[in-house]
Amino acid sequence: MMTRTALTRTQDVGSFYTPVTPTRRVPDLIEDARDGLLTRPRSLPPKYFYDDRGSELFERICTTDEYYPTRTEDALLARHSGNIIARTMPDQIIELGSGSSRKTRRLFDACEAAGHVCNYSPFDVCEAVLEQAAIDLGRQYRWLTITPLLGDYHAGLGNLPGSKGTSLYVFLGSTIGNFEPDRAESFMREIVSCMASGDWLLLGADRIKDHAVLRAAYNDAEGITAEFNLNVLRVLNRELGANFEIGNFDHEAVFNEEQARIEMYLESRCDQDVYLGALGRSIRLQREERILTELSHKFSPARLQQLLHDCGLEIERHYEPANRYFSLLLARRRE
Ligand code: AVJ
Repeated sequence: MMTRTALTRTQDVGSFYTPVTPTRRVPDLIEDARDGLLTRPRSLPPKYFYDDRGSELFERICTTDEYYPTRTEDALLARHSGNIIARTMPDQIIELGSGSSRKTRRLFDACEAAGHVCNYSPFDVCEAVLEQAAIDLGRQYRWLTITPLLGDYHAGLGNLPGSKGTSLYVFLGSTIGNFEPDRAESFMREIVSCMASGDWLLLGADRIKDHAVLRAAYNDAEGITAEFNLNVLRVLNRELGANFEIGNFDHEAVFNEEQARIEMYLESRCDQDVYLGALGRSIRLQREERILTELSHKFSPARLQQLLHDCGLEIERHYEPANRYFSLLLARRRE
């Protein structure tokens, strides 16, 4: 039995959350570093940004003037949550990569306004963030049954606990843009395979727009995005016993028009050797050589429609602001 308040511990697992085990092996940092750093072009998966400091920096990025996605999506949710809840009337809301769950509150506010009661399963890989979110939400929404799920949502979708009634899956923040296009599609298909017919998906996706606006969002004047990007080197120093000299790297974020994506890099400021302790090897980086740290794809409405259609979904509503900076798509699994 799941408990009604976040702080009451469940007997079976002895903790506030339900662990979700991956259905496939998830490579660890050592493997990812071996795959990404030992050969050219060099790259790292973006998930290593998010240690405690990185998560904090990401929260700060979201409040910069230049980084419009968070506030645009939040405004869309504030505006349309009533409509979304009225259409979906979910028995549970399952959020992939829930983080602080801040924007999701818009949906709970709408539930409250409609007198609709539901269960909420925030699914996140970071235990501390998950616990804090559960505590805060439990206090604010006493009626909300919270079932936190801890694990890697990329690999854990096949092991979600069973649920009754209608589910609304929520995947916000344009995190879908982090995937290469074919991976985005296979991930979406995995979400759809969790869905029963009649279940819903609410997807947030960033749009293609004026390039200067896009570039500025990843090059904020305060340099917080640069700090966020460089932070991954601290993670490597700590977790991999590496000796990256942070000051020897520059943050680079460019818009690749052909691929419709922001590419974020760490660029070496000089010829340098870096020792990767856990790999027992050094790598030589040339001046101006780059390590790709993140892809952030931007979408056209046509591309989003195609993606959802190809994954077996039917779009119910497409919410966008007047400036068309961001899309919120409400879709249902096709019969
Ligand atoms: C959370 C992955 C959607 O790609 O815009 C923000 C992360 N990186 N600034 C994005 C991010 C640099 C963000 N996502």
